[in-house]
Amino acid sequence: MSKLKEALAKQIPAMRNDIKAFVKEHGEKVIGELTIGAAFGGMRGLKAMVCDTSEVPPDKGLIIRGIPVKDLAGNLPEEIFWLLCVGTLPNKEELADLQADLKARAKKLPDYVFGVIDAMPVDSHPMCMLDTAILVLERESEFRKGYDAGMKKDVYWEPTLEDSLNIMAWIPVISAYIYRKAFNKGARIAANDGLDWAGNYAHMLGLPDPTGEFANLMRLYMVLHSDHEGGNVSAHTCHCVGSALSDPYYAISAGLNGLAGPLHGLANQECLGWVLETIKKFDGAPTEEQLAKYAQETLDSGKVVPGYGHAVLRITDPRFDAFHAFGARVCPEDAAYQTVARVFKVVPEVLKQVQKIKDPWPNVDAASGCLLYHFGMTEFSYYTVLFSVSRVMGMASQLVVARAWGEPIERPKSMPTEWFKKQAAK
Ligand code: NMX
Ligand code: MLT
Repeated sequence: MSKLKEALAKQIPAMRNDIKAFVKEHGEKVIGELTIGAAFGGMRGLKAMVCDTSEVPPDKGLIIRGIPVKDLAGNLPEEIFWLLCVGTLPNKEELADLQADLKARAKKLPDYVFGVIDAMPVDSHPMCMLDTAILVLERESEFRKGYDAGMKKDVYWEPTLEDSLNIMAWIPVISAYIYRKAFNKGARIAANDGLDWAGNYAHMLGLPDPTGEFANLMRLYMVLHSDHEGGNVSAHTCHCVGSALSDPYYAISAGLNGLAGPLHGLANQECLGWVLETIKKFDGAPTEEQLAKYAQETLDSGKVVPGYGHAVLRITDPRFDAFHAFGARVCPEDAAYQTVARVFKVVPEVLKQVQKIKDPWPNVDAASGCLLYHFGMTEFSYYTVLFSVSRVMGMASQLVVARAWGEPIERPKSMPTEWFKKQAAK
């Protein structure tokens, strides 16, 4: 048994009993109220989901199992996956065991997945290629096999973990293949077993990396995007689909389809485009005045300024700060980085003038693109694939935890508009 499975097996019975007893005792207690505004406003602020892997206080940003994300910026993504699942960081042996497990699994990626990607038009969006690849691998699901064979509810989490680890091991290989295929970068690059999970992904992407800083960026990128509590579109979708006992391949590919939306993960592809447009328009790094004018024009044309605002956060996203600091260390002279830094000075002030915008501050997507661009990854449409490789850790760990405590099928109640109007009139 892997050390990760062992660690989970040790804590799951107690967690299950604790939640069961807690709900039995306090299930009828009222913990909030629902307004008509929330029902019509994307359920913002409604505390009606459980997520133990991470939380996002509006005034602090991402906290993973009690640790602020800024304190995890130097950790490896594999450590974060362990942390998300188990609740503590792994020791040296546990980390080595997980890394060896992922490497062994990566070798078992079925070849047919490459044939499926090859059969797609080469100009399909890379996110569509990735979602299709994860979905087609559903054939490998241990959860579905176990379910069909009549497995008992209390062991659902075991094949959920098995499927999750396979997806986590396979997704960098698939995603690197998509990059090289979609952008004509040449043949697939074989994995290097001497490297860690994110370092290996950087290696398989094949961008020149003489300083090793691109691999460092990938490590940081994977840590920062790993999870963002349970209510964001991708996590929520994955969770909802998983609650029907659809296996992790179905649930995670569904979540990734949500991540592909421009208001969610696709904002990272939009964001650098916006920054580079300003450089083009003003024939070089724009001044603060020019940026303010351009941001205002964007708003006036009815578009959003990508990379700014958030449904939960009310401060500068600490993930943005971590990328900003990486850029300041690695490429302070880079024009795109400098423009991003200048946008950060100017855009919040512009957005603050718009009363309806609740959060004028940058989110995670505002700074990642310029760093990728600096290292020669200039294909914007690929950026959300990077986000996806990382976010698999959050979605998968949330699925494992939900199956472990036996969360039921998600089924909130909807009502017609007329009903809400009658409530308002009461
Ligand atoms: N630029 C222009 N308008 C904005 C922005 C922005 N950056 N942020 C919010 N607004 C608008 C928003 O469109 C809405 O307008 P309307 O009522 O006309 O529909 C209004 O302000 C109120 O929105 P909020 O309550 O502040 O934000 P909400 O929770 O609805 O949406 C986002 C959150 C993230 C979807 C929104 O801020 C946005 O569209 N930002 C730009 C896209 C982006 O960066 N998304 C990435 C999020 C992070 N991620 O990676 O997933
Ligand atoms: C995320 O990382 O999922 C985004 O910041 C969106 C969110 O949390 O709503």
